[in-house]
Amino acid sequence: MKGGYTARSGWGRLPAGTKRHCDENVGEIYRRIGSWLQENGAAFPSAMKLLWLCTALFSSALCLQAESRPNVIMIVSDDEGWGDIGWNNPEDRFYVNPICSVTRAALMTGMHTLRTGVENFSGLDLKYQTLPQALKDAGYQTWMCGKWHLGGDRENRLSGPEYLPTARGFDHHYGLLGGAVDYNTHMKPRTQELDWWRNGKPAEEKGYSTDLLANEAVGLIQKRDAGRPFFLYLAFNAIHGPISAPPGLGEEQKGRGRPTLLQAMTALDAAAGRVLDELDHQGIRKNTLVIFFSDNGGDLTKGSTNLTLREGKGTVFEGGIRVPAAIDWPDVLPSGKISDQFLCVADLFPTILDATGVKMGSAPNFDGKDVWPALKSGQTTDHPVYFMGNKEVAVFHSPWKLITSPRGQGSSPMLFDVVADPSEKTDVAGQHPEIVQELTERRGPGGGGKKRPSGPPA
Ligand SMILES: [Ca+2]
Repeated sequence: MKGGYTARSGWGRLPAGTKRHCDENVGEIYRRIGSWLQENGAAFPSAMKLLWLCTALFSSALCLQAESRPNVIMIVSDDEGWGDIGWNNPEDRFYVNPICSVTRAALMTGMHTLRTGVENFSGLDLKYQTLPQALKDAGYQTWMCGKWHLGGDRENRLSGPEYLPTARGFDHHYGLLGGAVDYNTHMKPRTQELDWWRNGKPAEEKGYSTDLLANEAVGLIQKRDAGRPFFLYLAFNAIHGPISAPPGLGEEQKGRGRPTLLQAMTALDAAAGRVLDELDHQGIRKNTLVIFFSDNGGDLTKGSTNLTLREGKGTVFEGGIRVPAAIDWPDVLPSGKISDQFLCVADLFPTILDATGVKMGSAPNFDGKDVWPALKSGQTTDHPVYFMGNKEVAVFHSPWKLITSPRGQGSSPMLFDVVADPSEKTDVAGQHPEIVQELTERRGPGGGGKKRPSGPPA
């Protein structure tokens, strides 16, 4: 599919304490940080450069020893929309699901929603193998800081301790288990129950959630076993509602509109930047694959914007599922180039396995595709059709996107050429009935596609 995913050389991060307006300055900041990384790379010891050059060349072919594998950091923001940031490239195409748990389930399993059946407040069934467990089995230290939302919490149907992140492959978890939390009190907004935990035990701590999560992540990196690689899943609750600005910045506007949202997002950028700065301090920046994305489109009721995309969170229009994303691994991924590759969140599990050289004993039947070779080379690879959403389904086949209900009931399907018409202004279903039929058949009667319509593996 015509499109793109930017392999960036830097990230939108700021020195601690720096304030800026997210909409205006972030593009320039990315460019500056990218240049800075390039300059510092020149001072990297030549022996280490050689080691990691070898890693890049052979990682897809060899089963690497744990100590030589790269670290992986996955930073996920919550409800950050396409128009909320200033560094999107018009060609960037990274797709997620329209709501929180659904995207997180696809991230953890490499499978589409219609197979796992995960919705908000359900939880992730134990039958599924998870990304952190695969990396842990390969010798990784596995840490999670932030929002889980896949079970083990009272609000989930699957609420037992066996569904906690520490039972699903993470050595360590710090943060919230549910879908939303007050940034300062760490209480659930609806029930006023504490939702802040460290390894399954309540953590009564003071502080702004964004900062606390970054503090924990930095501490884990500092105290790591340097003889083994690590996987850090840093899932901020920012900028999900109820949105709060950092202490001292506009508490009187709590949860009210875009000014507060931008303050929270600036704090988010600074917190993520502190974690990445720690990689530099530890001298491990060039041995770390960093991936960033938002879990769904911006929530228009909270002050987000997805412009120029249509609608937002909760829908399978582009504003709900096409999100800001970036990937970075200095000297391995091409710097500052735009890959003409179409990606979705389910791709990340198999892609990370390839990038790290990890082989699973019994790999899941992924819906996602390993796109690591395409990202490294900058070439586009053929990609299977995607199935996004839960209430509605979006079926992609370049350049088309069909929107329909999971089992074909309800309103008439809609068809868009999302390459020529990214804002989805013109429904062309009536003009292309043969494409509507083709994509409907690809979706299959169960919604999971013809080849795998019968649900998850045992
Ligand atoms: Ca979300």
